[in-house]
Amino acid sequence: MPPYTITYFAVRGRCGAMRIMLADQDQTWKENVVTFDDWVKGDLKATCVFGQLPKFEDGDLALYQSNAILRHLGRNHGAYGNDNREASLIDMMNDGVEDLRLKYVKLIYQEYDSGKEAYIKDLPNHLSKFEAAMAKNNTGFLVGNKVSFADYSLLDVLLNHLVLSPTCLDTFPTLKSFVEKMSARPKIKAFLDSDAHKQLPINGNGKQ
Ligand code: 6SG
Repeated sequence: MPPYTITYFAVRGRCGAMRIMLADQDQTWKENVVTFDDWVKGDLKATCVFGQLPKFEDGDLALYQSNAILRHLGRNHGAYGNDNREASLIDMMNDGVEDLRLKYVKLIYQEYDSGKEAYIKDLPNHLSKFEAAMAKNNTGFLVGNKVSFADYSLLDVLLNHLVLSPTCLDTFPTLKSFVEKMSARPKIKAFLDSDAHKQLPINGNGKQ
């Protein structure tokens, strides 16, 4: 029995990064898939701390909030830096990734048709910040010399943006190389190539 269970809708969504992370860290986990029909009954929602999914279980510990889950996995699997200083920088970078993820989610769920063109035009202003941070660190990771949960979250967000705008990394060589190298890590590659991953839509409304 794997110790980990993810309870979520049949999308990549807010579980994309944690699944990539679990795969790369050689973990197995159980997927508990919630359908829309089941969710709207409300029984499960009533048990969720903030009334939302994902829910993540590590044995008898139940966690909500996708970034708290990533941090938990960072602590469990040595992907939270080498010391407190690095951990704080990783938190900072992950919050930056979350800001970009929220902009993306707003586009997808609220203004896809009217806002896509302007979003893609503005995207370099956001990607350039990650490009600069990654180039400055110069190790192939956002912080320090080893992979952290923030790298997995950045990878997930960048992969989604490459679907939205396939050329968006063409002017950002460091980010482009980051995506290529991370995606080629054997366990990440196997996960990204798996049906379990490929069959899931990125988002819950069919837009991507
Ligand atoms: C949706 O927003 O999937 N959770 C979502 N939606 C249902 O009743 N800050 C936290 C975190 O980081 C955000 C949680 C997040 O963990 S994620 C949730 O619980 C609710 O609020 C995006 C996603 N969307 C798919 C979706 C959910 C409801 C409508 C569309 C899937 C399709 C239909 C039902 C379930 Fe559907």
